[in-house]
Amino acid sequence: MEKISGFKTPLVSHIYTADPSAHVFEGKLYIYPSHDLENEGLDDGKGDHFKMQDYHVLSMDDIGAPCVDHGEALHIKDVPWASEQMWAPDAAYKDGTYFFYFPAKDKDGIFRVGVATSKIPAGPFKAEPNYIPGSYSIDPAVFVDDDGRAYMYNGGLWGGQLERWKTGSYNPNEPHSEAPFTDEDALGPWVAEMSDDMLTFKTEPEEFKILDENGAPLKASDEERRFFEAPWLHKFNGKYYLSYSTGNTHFICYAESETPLGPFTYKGRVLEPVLGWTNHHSIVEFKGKWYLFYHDSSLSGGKTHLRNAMYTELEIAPDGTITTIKPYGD
Ligand code: FUB
Repeated sequence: MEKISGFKTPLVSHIYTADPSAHVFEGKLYIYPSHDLENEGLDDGKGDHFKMQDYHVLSMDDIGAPCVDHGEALHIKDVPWASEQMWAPDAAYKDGTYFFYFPAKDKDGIFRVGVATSKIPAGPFKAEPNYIPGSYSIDPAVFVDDDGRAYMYNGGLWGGQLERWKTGSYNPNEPHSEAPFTDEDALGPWVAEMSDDMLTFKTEPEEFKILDENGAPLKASDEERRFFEAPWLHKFNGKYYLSYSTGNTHFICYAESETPLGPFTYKGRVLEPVLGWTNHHSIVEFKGKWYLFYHDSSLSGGKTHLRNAMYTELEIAPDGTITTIKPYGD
């Protein structure tokens, strides 16, 4: 593959950025990352050391071009319903408006997904007064299909609280734990179709399973393949690909479907583990080539909560198979 300057190096180094969601808007690459902050918090396995409070939007005119920081696009003080922890965001465009989707804890400490709008892709974005009704957990990814229908994929285990919604309502007593590594079916992310105004859901969020090669749901014990967090949806040659992080085993994996609503069947790995605990990415086509945006913690010397977004080219075969990226070579 051609070597391009800027590949596998931090997009920017004056701030820490993570969880990069990349989109092509107005002919440029726009990147919507988390903005990591220094803090003294401990890594307690619940993500409490990720105490982000605002978002910056980045853009590049072209591959290899300098990355521009457009400054603060949204701050938690301007989000009436949110209390803390602005985690991995995404953005979408429809009918002259840019929509910025972000998870944060509400005043009761429950992760919800909010939406904010702007007339330009760089923001600043104005938050809606309330979170999206029915939303819960973390890491929204919004995919707009060729027919104009849009879908939100969302969810994250442990600190992302997905287990606490197993019964359909929030159970604060569901223990946070690294278990169960059992033979139960793994919890999947949820998907909801967006309303035409992109501000609410047309359908209730519905959990879906990722299936193995025999059509059976992946098990919770299958830690190298089961969903943990960071869902992302891309479409390639008419098929739909859900990629996601396996969390404590640190892979980005992907699964294939004939429809945006599944069923999704496990297909392989996109990215091997990176420096740092989290692995979170997006996949985007730009000028006929495909790119993986991801992060590691190299800029901070390995601090898990201080990450830097990067990108590299992705090879996708005509049948949709992705060549696994080894972030540091063989
Ligand atoms: O950035 C905070 C959290 O870390 C994200 O929401 C997760 O996906 C993980 O990358």
